[in-house]
Amino acid sequence: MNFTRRQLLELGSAATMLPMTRAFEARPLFAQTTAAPTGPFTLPPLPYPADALEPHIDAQTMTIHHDRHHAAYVTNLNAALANDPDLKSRTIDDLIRHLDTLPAAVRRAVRNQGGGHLNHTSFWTSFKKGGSAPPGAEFGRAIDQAFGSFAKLKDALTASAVGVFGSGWAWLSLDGGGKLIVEPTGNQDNPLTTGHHPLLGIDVWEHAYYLKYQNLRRDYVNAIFNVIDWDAVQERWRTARG
Ligand code: MN3
Repeated sequence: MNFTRRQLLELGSAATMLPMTRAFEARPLFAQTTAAPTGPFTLPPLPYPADALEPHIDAQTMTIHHDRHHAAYVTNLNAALANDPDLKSRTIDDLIRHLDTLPAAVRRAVRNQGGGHLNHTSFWTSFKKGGSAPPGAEFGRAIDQAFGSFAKLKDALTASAVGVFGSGWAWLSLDGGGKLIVEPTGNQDNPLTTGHHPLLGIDVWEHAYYLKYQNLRRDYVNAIFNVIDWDAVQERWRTARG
């Protein structure tokens, strides 16, 4: 669910006479999403302050996105697997990779809530304050080989992200043959489920950008390139290739 800035203002001023940001922080909008997860899956802390990606990603969006949306995926995943010790003992990567082998009763919850947990865990660690230089060395050459140039990779990722109808993600992945590709997924689906290896995901759910960019998804995607940590992406590429 998304709120316009005006709706947030109204909520804030209706709640108290405090300035909006203080009232907003003090009053959870969604009580069920702020309950402490009971495990085994836990919400990782943001690896930087909520305002670290300003002005490209605003602090309020980061706070709501992490503290409420990601937290809800964790809480709901834990609830879905509460009575299944075998599944609870597996890693989230393993569950998502083998989604089609899971019991039908929990498959959808793992796909949606578990996918949300996995996707966001990797999302936060794909960025850093000020971003990084474009990838160089071996990874840079692999990108040039696959896409023609780094600029063309950015174009492909942007087109994929803008082209997602409704909620989803655009990914830089390795396909089953180890080839660098750009691909979209719907909702919280992750490339692991189709035998691919995700290296970088761009979240294009409206909750990722609507407060600052409203309907201008392309502006959000253009802005997010300013804060991508290509060193982290390169590290995933190296790890995936063994
Ligand atoms: Mn999200």
